[in-house]
Amino acid sequence: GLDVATLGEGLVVFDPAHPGPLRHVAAFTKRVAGAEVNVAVALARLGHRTAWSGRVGADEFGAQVLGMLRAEGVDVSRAQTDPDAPTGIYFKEWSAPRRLAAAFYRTGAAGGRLAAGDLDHSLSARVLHLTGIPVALSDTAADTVRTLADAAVARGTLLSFDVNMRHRLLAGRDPQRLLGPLARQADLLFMSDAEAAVLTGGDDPEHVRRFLATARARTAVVHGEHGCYAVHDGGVTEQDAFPVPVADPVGAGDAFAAAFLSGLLRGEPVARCLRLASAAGACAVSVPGDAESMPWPDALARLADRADHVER
Ligand code: KDG
Repeated sequence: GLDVATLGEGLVVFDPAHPGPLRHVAAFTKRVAGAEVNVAVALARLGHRTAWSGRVGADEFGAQVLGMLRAEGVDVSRAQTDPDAPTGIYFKEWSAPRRLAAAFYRTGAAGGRLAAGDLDHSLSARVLHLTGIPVALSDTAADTVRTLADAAVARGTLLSFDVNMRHRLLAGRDPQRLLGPLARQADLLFMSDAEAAVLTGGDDPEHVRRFLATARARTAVVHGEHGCYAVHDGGVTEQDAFPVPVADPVGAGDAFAAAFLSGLLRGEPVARCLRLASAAGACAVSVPGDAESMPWPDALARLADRADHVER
């Protein structure tokens, strides 16, 4: 059986060869993206049987997304190739100093055309990992996510939910109304400190604890630039961030969630899961790319266990 099943939008991202306005950039590196794709790649690299489902277009970019997932050992047997819509893409734009912008071309793309039945095998997995992105993408994608979440809860599959609030996709819709119910339904909740502020009214453990009192989850994990914490059975566990040079911040939250889930699947205590998650986030930001930057176990160990990092 599967350890983790997830579903979402797979994308291709174009990363400029140098900083500056995109009109002056001629060369890009083309890579694979999409929050749930990133999580699936990370979990597979960490040794878990993982499935990703979703829709890509019948085009070269869709082939790139599915090809990478297959090469990483992710089960894509239930992913769909949609003949009627293209694969979504996005462009990064780096401007000095320290500003990264993302321009998405995903309106009407295959990723948002998820429909019921697109992840029917998800429920035999130990964990179903969902995020807020498909909920904001389209009504059919949101319905699919809600149906799967309900079925997971009914069946006793552990439901993991990463809030992943994308304000541009939400386009003025109330994030509390759209994402709150799923956050309350999950067994395990991931959010950034900014998302915690929106969802729980504050980014501190006390607000999160009060939110959990109205939710099913026993555990909520909150990550920020300087560290993270888990509220678990009412107690709070903290973990400092591992300081690393940042090459590309995108994907940190996905590596974080995947490594936390990996620890949980191996029966590690929450403090250890948090340490692994924090190390994974640090690994992801120190390498360019979204899915490509997800860490392998040796990289996690170098940070989390201070394993010798000098090759001789
Ligand atoms: O979490 C990383 C994602 O944000 C990125 O890969 C692109 O899926 C994406 C999104 O919708 O922002």
